[in-house]
Amino acid sequence: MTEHTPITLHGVMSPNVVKVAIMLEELALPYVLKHVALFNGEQFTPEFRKLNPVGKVPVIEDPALG
Ligand SMILES: N[C@@H](CCC(=O)N[C@@H](CS)C(=O)NCC(=O)O)C(=O)O
Repeated sequence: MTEHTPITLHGVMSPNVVKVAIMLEELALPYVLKHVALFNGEQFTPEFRKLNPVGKVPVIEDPALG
């Protein structure tokens, strides 16, 4: 089996993010959770807006997709 870099799930412990984590668990896809400090406005930083211009979580980064 080929080893893949895990998916990164950017988010917090909110229902919108947890439902994506449940999907990843159900699909048995390896992932790491990266906390986004919403109350500090991290979702509006230029770095985060490169991931999601809307400035919201959840965001999935899948290295397999480039
Ligand atoms: N329908 C959207 C909703 C995303 C959403 O509202 N995310 C909230 C957290 S659950 C968020 O990022 N809030 C930060 C903000 O709006 O600044 C989705 O599920 O993708």
